[in-house]
Amino acid sequence: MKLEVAPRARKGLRRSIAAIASLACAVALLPGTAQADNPIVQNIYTADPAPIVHNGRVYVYTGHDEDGSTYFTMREWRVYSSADMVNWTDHGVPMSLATFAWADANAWAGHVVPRNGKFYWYVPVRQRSNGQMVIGVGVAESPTGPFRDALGRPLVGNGEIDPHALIDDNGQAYLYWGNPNLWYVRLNPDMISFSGGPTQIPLTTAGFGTRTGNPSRPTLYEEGPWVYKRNGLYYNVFAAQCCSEFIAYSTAPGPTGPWTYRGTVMPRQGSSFTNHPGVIDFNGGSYFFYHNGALPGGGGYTRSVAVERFAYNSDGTLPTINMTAAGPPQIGTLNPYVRQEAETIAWGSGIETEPSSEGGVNVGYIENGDHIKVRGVAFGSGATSFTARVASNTGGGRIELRLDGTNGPVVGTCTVGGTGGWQNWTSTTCAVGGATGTRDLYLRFTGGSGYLFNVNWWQFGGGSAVPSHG
Ligand code: FUB
Repeated sequence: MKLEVAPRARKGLRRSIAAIASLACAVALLPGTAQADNPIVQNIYTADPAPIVHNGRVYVYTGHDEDGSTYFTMREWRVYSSADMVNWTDHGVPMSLATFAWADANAWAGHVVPRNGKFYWYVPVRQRSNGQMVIGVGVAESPTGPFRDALGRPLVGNGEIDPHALIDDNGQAYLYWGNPNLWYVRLNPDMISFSGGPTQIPLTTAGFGTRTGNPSRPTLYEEGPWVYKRNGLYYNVFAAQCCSEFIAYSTAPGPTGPWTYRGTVMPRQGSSFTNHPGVIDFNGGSYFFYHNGALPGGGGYTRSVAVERFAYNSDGTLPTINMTAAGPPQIGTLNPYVRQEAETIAWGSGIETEPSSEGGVNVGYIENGDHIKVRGVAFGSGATSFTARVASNTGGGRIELRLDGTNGPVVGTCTVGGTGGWQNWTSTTCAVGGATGTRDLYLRFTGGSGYLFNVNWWQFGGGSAVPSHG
């Protein structure tokens, strides 16, 4: 993207997403039709995915495009996690511009790396004092934060963006960033200081491909470097040649090069003029995260994070990966007989999330007809009860428990009464019958007009599944 410097119409996004969700559900009910679970977040616009694997879960850190944005208007970052690659738990906002007292705008594409029992989150932000883009670093003891400013000042800054950290096998860490150039610096083991100065990686056409028609930018490299090592080879996957961007990559024998251009990873697709790569291996599979404009109202400034599963070619090269609405297959199943957060969602329609007085996040702003899909729920021999943690400042409503689709069989209906406040929590339990085997669960919310109630978590009782995940 060309660097320049430039707001939540919550209901608009939620209502239009509800419309495509109904379509997705209708499609899902057709036998043999893939279910649409990309993008992975449906209630807000997300961008610039940065996935990591930690303790058997994938955490993906994202930016947040404000609804109705006409620029990269971004004020906070978000984090979501999953054990099965299809049901994603919303962990809210662990870091925002307010974390960095010296920054005033542009919560753009960052990267998190675990080290020393901590999590370091490198982000580009605009420095208030001079309007320059610089790199800040947040630190937390947990992958879901909260993150605090590690330094009280920028770590490094030269007007360029999109930091990414790599810790090499010998312990030496590198921070890469840049647009229009590509830089690295050697991080010290504390991850919040560096030795030597920022060094430019030569942008040669042999290293980064040939761009035509722009003498000031002769190579394809644009921004968003994602650098990692696999089988002794270093990969740099990056956003190429704005606009629109595609995703390309280069490889090198060492962390600082020399780089050789290897071609396209993801072609120009998906209604956003930027894209941003994130690559991980998890549970025997390889996954490619990216963003597009696939949600209603989506586009270059209202983007959404999505993910595909892929396999490396036998020679270590990357295949061409296309954007899909289906996303990756589910790994294992979800266990309904342990507490599940209501904000663990494969597809949410009409709902929102917000901080909960009980900790973490709850699902809120629920209205009549909204629903949540949870994929691959292992009911086993059969559930007999359902309990939900709920709150309502109005008269409440009902939670219909349906299988397979929003019009699928009802296996239970829980009544939610008023609790005297949106954060006055109580538990409600109802009987369940006919929920056996592994099925997609739909929590369908019904009631009168306006907001009905909030849900913090849920859990089925009485069954005996042996789930593989969740
Ligand atoms: O999200 C703001 C900017 O757009 C990122 O920093 C770039 O990588 C591009 O995705």
